[in-house]
Amino acid sequence: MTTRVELKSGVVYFPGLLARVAQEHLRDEIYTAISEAQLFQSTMPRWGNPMSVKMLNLGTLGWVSDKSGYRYQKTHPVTNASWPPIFPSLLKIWDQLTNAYAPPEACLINYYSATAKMGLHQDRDEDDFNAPVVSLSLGDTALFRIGTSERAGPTQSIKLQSGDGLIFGGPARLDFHGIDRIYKDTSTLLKEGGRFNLTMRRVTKPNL
Ligand code: MD3
Ligand code: FE
Repeated sequence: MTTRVELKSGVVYFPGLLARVAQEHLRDEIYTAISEAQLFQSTMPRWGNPMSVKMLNLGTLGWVSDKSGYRYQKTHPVTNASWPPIFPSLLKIWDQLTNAYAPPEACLINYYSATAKMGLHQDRDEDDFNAPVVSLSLGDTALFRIGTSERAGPTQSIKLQSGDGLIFGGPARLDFHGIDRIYKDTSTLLKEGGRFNLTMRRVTKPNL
């Protein structure tokens, strides 16, 4: 039984989507991918200030950011290797939650230390805004904020706990959102603490 809560039109929240064992498996797969491919530090376009969140992508395309801007690319910005494949367990979750929309091309892994945050932003570097975005949280609880498609619009906040899932689609796909804070030591899943968030995305429009 999966609880499904529609937070607003286009945003569906699945508290406790992943049981503890499923979280442990996913965590171990993430650790393996990181040990083979390494997290990288993104920097903000233009000024090049480092972001507090560390990243890695899985899939045929990955999201990167540096002084020249945000984009999707086929290779790791530090090692120039192809990204590791998206785990089969993740593709299964995508199919379940999106009703098997064309498979995701990118899975962005964000790692938040206890002090990391992500400012309000829109995800608009994809060519396919019809595709939903699926998000999974692992580790310490985070305070997530979502607004509207206008930066100054009203926002609502929810706490995302380890194992929670979210799907964003349709009218919410261009909503501003961010992570205001991480609640330290609220989960025992990650030995070093902090939080992983995985977002699966479609980048290009699927060929019908
Ligand atoms: C709403 N990540 O990687 S996931 C991001 O928890 C990002 O790491 C946050 O925002 C995190 O871009 C939030 C939830 C999320 C992801 C994508 C969205 C919400 C979204 C795309 C459109 C609207
Ligand atoms: Fe985002």
